[in-house]
Amino acid sequence: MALLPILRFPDSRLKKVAAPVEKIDADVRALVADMAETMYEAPGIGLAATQVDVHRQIVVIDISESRDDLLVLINARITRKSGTQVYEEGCLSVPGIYDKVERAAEVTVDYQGLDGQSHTLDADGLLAVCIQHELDHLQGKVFVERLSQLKQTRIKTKLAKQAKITA
Ligand code: K1U
Ligand code: ZN
Repeated sequence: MALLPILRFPDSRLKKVAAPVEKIDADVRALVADMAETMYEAPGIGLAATQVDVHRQIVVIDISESRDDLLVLINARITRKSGTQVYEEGCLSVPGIYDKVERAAEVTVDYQGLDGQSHTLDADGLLAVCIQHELDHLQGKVFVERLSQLKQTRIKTKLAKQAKITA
């Protein structure tokens, strides 16, 4: 297994739209293992393939406190959304930035697991937030792009300053 470098906002590669996975083969299984290791090490509760510069529809999520309940979503589609909730989100591609985002309160997701089988999941609370955040990444959208233009400009300035300090 390997730790993968995570792209940082506003890297233009974060804007790419991910393609469906046609065959769940050994390469996909190896990528999922590397993504999970990268997410746990970061640490984070989710990671989309886009964030590690792989533009395929693959997401890993683990919102458990014990960090042993990995959810792998391949070719996921949200088929139902209801209600609204506001949650203060973070992102491994936007380190140190947290802000409130409004999203659906409940979602139903159709996806394939690592075994290639089709599944349907009903999610609410943090899991629903995380699924929507990660599926946004696969569409080339980072959570800060759901904030006002003023906030986005401030965030870009803050990240540019951080990058200078660490250079
Ligand atoms: O997609 C990502 O960059 C991962 C992101 C997922 C996420 C967090 C919060 C709301 C929506 C989506 C993160 O994991 S940021 C780090 C984080 O939230 C966290 C890290 C360790 C423990 C608990 C939370
Ligand atoms: Zn993110």
